[in-house]
Amino acid sequence: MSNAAHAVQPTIALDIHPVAGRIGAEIRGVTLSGHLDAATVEAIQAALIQHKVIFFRGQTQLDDQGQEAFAKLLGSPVAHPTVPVRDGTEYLLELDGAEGRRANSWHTDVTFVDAYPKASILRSVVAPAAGGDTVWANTASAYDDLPDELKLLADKLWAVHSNEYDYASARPSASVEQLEHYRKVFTSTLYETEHPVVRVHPISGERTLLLGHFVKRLKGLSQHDSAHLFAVLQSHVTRLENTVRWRWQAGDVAIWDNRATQHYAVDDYATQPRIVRRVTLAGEVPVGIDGQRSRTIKKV
Ligand SMILES: O=C(O)CCC(=O)C(=O)O
Ligand SMILES: [Fe+2]
Repeated sequence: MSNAAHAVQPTIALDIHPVAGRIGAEIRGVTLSGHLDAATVEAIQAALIQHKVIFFRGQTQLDDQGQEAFAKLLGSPVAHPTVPVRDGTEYLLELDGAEGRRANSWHTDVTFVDAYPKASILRSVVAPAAGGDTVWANTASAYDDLPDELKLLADKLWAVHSNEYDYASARPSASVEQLEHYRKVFTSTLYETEHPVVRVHPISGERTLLLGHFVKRLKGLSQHDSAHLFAVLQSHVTRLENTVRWRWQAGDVAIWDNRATQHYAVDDYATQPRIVRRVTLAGEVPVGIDGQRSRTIKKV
């Protein structure tokens, strides 16, 4: 990337194969573990900033502890603020399709807090024979592609993000009981956070659109105007040209830059089993293009 403000130049070259034109790359020849050498870790970090989501096939050597140990090489893992971690782990969040944990709604992880995670590391434990792909969108190319008129508008906007959002529309296939249970757990603490709609990436310097399903409203606008304007900007994020889609096999690991992407887990696998486990890494408080920082305005 041309405007890599704080990017580190890696000293070794990984075997990198871009998957889509604007986002996503598979890295071959690396066996992930808590014992990777520093040069490889640095090269993985650089690839993550450049490609925004990176994929490693066949990492069947990783168990929960191995995934957590590897995560610690990339940053400081943090547990989800409201959902309990998986038994026997420090930070792991399990998403089991059979329990209705199907994230088929566009989002960036945990944006209802100010310093939301900088990255997520997701491991496929059980993959459907067909279906259950995950799609990521590049929120930097989305901003870049906006016509100047919409850039000017987005540049000035702030959004209120909350974990009290529209669960039913975000999880159309979940049962009433599953929705109720999930809502209770997920909103055991209620957060509201104001973020700039345009966030400057702290490493690459790129401008990114910070939206997704935790957005409750745009600041200063009515619910009606918020919904329309949100839809206009969000539709630029999810244009197919900005996306990459991954066909999972058990043992695959995907790592995304949560500061420059949104993602969506496609719910087309009916009753086939699907289990993924995630570790997120602590992030920094976002900064808008005028230097203003995000702020959590409610935590009850
Ligand atoms: O199930 C997936 O593929 C992704 C789920 C998700 O949104 C996440 O792990 O953050
Ligand atoms: Fe997610």
